Amino acid sequence: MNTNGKVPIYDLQGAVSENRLVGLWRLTEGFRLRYFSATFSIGMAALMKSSTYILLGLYIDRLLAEERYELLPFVALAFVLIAMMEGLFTYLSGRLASQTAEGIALRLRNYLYDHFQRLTFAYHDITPTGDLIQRATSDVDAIRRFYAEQAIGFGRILLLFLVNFTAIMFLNWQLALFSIIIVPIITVLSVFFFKKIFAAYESYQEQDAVVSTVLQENLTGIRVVKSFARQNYEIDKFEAENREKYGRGRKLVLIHSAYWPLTDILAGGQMISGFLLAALMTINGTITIGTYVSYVGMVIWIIWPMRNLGRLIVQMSTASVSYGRVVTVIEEKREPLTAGSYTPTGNVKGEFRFDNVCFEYEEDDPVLKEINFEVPPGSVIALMGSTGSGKSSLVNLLPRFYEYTSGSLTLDGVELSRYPRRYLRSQIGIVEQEPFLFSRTIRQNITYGVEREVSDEEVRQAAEAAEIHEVILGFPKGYNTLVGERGVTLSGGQKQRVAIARALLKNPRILILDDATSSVDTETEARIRGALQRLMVNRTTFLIAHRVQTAMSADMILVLDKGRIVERGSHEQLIEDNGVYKRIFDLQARIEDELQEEIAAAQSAD
Ligand code: DUT
Ligand code: MG
Repeated sequence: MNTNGKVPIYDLQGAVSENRLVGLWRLTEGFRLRYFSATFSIGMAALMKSSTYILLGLYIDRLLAEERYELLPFVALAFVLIAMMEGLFTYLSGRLASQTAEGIALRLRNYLYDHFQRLTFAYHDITPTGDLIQRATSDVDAIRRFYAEQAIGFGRILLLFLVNFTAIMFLNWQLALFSIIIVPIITVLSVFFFKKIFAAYESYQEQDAVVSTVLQENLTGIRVVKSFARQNYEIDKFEAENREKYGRGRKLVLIHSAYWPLTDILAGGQMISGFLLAALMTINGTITIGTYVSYVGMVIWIIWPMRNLGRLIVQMSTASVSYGRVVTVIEEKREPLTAGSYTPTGNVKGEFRFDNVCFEYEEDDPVLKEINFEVPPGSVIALMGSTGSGKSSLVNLLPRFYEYTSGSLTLDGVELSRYPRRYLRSQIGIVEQEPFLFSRTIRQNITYGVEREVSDEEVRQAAEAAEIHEVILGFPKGYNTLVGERGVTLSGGQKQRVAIARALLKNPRILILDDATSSVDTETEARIRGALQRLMVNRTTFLIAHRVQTAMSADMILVLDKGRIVERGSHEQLIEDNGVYKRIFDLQARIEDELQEEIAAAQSAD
């Protein structure tokens, strides 16, 4: 259940069922009265239609044959009234049906969107975005169509059939029974095709999701595609997947196109043989001409529903495929945000203790091994190490993005796994390695992490500390400039600084800077470092860095290698130890020196 947003999210966990038809029925909860009213209206409209034919029969047999012309105005009025009623009921049913279908779809989409936000990091890591988009759009739409066009038709089919069949039974029961010979044939045929189409549509939707994913990934990575001039490769790849979708779609249509005419031929044969039989009976004098006319009018309305019942059964297959695809996601475990056996009060102090912490993304492939260290509250820990050594993985344990697999990790003396995730995340500010900005204004991006109203002054202070204020003022609309497609495009370093401002505004007790200044030039970095140094006071800070310059003032520096801490200590200690850190330090110092010399040489040459 949604607890934060303004719109209450209707809990659809209860709509999950092993049996897909039962599940589709459960989805209608809350709309059933409307659904039945729609069905009832459709039935009434059908009843009106039949009465037109009954009236027509009476008109011929009584009025015309018995020459009672004084009744003509009444009959005419009755025709008009019936037509009006039919129109009214048709309108009502359409209205109620669309309310039902759109309502169910709206609720389902809202639920899925809410659900996506609550799935685990691990789930999102392995699930293509395009696939989730497909399920929340195309599959929900197939379900919507089912309610709007098909399920609602079921009531119409049933009522039309019952009303007209009963009416024909009264006219002549032999004719009535003769007219429904095809029912068992159509039923068997429909069940057979249901299975065929189910399989074909399922494979079609799967491929459709693949195509969406390829498209979405391509657009997200369009820069990479262009810079490596891999357009042709990407186009070929898309063409192959798209062709596969075409093939599967064609197969689906072929099955449909075998089924449609088959039922049409059956229904047509049934109708013509009925007409013939009734004509013979009229000639024999078994039935009157009026009865014949009524029968011919009404028999269409029992054959039409029978044929459509078949189609309904077949089309139900697409809805149940989509239902299955949506439910698979609904059944995915959520990341509990508020659950936790420990109820913290106030803010944390920020004291961490790692005790033999191990972590793996996939079983038997450890990424962090026996991590041991202590972090006094308010201190700055720098993490260094080659790429892939596990720095990001280590800090991602702190907000419980992932769960450590063994060992003990405590915050203020309490095991981290006992904290509610939402609380932890409210205490931690993160500048991710690859910060993501929304296509909203700069101001909205900076204030993203705080739910309260924020004054312009506060936003400015955060931006100043992140050394981005001046840059923002240079944009056409300042803080109200849109980021992304419809606004300005920020450079990597600018993005990082906006992300730093976003984390700072949150004013968290714990700050994680994952290589936060990697895209910033040395000079700006030094200035940000100065600002951060002031802000790090009284906050426990994890600082992932590649530059010794960034790390050297930390209280403790940890050097990681292949998931293990290989060196630890202050800058001075590590220099003295003469290990990996010292080597990095020397290397970077030498590069700096060479740069300085080159610049000096270039300047003196001028
Ligand atoms: N890894 C995964 N799944 C993930 C993220 C990482 O299997 O979702 C692996 C890749 C790598 C190891 O974990 O072998 C450590 O990755 P991490 O991102 O922690 O490395 P890093 O130290 O942050 O590297 P970099 O400096 O490149 O950011
Ligand atoms: Mg990393």
